[in-house]
Amino acid sequence: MPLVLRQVQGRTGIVSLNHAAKRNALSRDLIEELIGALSEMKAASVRSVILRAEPGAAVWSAGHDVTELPTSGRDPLSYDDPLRRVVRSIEFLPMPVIAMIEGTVWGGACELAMTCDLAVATPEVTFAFTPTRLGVPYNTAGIVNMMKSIGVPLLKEMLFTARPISAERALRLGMINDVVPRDELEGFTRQLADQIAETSPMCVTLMKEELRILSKSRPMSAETFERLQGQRRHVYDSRDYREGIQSFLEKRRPEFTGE
Ligand code: YXS
Repeated sequence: MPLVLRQVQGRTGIVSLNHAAKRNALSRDLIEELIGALSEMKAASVRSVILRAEPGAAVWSAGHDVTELPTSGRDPLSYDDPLRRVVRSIEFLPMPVIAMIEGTVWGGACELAMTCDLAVATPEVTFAFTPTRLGVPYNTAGIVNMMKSIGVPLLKEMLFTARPISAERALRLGMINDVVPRDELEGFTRQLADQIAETSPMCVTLMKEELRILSKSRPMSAETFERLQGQRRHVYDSRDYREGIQSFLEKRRPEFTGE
């Protein structure tokens, strides 16, 4: 059974996460299929791509597959890891990707949704960005990526509490584009895609790339970058990091000690 479904409808690509049994957890296999589907949409020269879960999903995506997070002193989110690769696939896709969201969004799936160029959600949607719940030292590029859509006060609240925020609050704070009732979500999103299809694709591609570059430009010295990487290593080498993952796998609350 494919973990990702894809189809082209007119000038719009539809890419669907299709692993409900694992709540569309972003496993290596699912991400490889997702990257493949996105490149197929590029080859088909669609004007936009809608990224969705299965219709009626209770969970859009449960985030990184926790069983694939390393516990042996390796960076869990280094440059070539699957989550980082699919984020770049979306960022460098020449056409806009619209996240059509129903169900809850967790962890790295929040970054997946925020990396999309537009996001439309139902009122029931919540976003829980959860590195601190698992003790994961989120990577610096990922934090910069989240800052593109989320103001620092809200991003700090999401990170420091790991608590879900509502679609209504996400809309009010400019994190997503629209909130529409579940029975209108598909029609609304298709209409948005059709509107994009009416504009100049060359201009859209150019401006998507301009905005990618300009929204990520953050001055940081090499020494500062290396200091952050050293601090991240201190975290992923820690007892707390292993405890976070173990507690998830054992379905219990983590006991963090700061060691
Ligand atoms: O027991 P089986 O084999 O049926 O599998 C269960 C879950 O283990 C599995 N599953 C996952 N497997 C790996 N990684 C995951 N993130 C994950 N989430 C779920 O899917 C099967 C059904 O899960 P279950 O029974 O819990 O479903 P539910 O409907 O009762 O609850 C749905 C959720 C999403 C509320 C629940 O599954 C959940 O809380 N999942 C974890 C959400 C989360 O904490 N995600 C963050 C992952 S770490 C991450 O994304 C980044 C590294 S970071 O931490 O930095 O943000």
